[in-house]
Amino acid sequence: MKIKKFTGKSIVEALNKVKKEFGDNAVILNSEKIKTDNGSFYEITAAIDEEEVIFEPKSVIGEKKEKDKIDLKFKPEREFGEEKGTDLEFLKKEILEIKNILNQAFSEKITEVRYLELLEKGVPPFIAKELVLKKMSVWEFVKKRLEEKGVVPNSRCQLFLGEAGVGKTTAVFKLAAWYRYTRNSRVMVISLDNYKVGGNYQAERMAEFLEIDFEAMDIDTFREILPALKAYDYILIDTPGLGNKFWIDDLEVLSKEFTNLRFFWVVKAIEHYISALQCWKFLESLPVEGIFLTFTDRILTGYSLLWLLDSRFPPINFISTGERVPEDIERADTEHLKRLFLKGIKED
Ligand SMILES: Nc1nc2c(ncn2[C@@H]2O[C@H](COP(=O)(O)OP(=O)(O)OP(=O)(O)O)[C@@H](O)[C@H]2O)c(=O)[nH]1
Ligand SMILES: [Mg+2]
Repeated sequence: MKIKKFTGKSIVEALNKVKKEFGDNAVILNSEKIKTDNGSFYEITAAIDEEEVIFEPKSVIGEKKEKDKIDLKFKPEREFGEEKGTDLEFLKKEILEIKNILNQAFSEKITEVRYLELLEKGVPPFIAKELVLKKMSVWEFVKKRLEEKGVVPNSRCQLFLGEAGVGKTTAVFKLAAWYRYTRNSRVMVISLDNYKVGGNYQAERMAEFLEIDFEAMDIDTFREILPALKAYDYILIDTPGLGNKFWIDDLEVLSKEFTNLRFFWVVKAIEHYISALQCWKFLESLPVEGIFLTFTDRILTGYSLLWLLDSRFPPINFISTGERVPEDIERADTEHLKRLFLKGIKED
């Protein structure tokens, strides 16, 4: 694999350089606008398999290869005026053909530029590709995907997972208060986070303040006690950050033992999709029912969130809109989600 950076005053100029050197099979890894004291330029990082580098430059934007140039030439099948009377039809046919060739040439250019523009805005390649190939606007994409995702049921036993510091404990208490005060339900919060330095002091204070039952325990005690918690309408389980101390294998065993246990993935909205995807690799074997999206108050535009609408992921069911407990929480209905995903994106 050969990786190289290409620069240009415009994206098209940089992309032309990629194509000239690497050909059509180049993979675009990144593209960004670089600002310097002497002005700005575009930089594209591209990769190619070593053996594919030997090539004849082809279909560089705005420049056709020799074969294409010949194809593009106006080649009447017969001499004009040869058969009088059909000249008009003949001309019409030829003009139509030229129009098609031109359309093809231009659509290729527009398509590639749009793809790079989407990447620049923070849209991951797998979503940008779909938008370009299906010729879909971001608005259409968001509306369609939200309809397809549907809603998450309010399961009785919910276990919250995610990386360290994404807002799991805050989310669990906000949700506990939401069930307690908007649905008048009996709620218990259980913490499986026995590893925290300083213990569960903060969680205990929060539980006291919100008047919610709370217990911290290890996973074996949890196994024993869960079947006995019949008095509660909802049991919400907080966990430590995914990592060395908390193994997915334990959770898989747990999910098989308690088939009514549902998992929720706590995702920080400002997190880069690549680290979120790494986390998802660990979680996908579990019955993950929904996503609790935190830090939505820090989002500048919806572009960087579009990866969440990929069909691999479960629907979002709650949104955290700030630090305040319990008030900064919203049920993720379609209208809320539309506003979030389309934030700062003009209808096109
Ligand atoms: N701005 C903002 N801050 C949040 C939000 N949710 C949580 N926080 C803050 O993020 C910090 C971490 O929150 P926690 O709930 O402790 O995160 P955690 O995932 O339980 O962390 P660990 O248990 O250490 O893995 C706290 O300071 C919260 O107040 C949110 O939606 N917006
Ligand atoms: Mg926590």
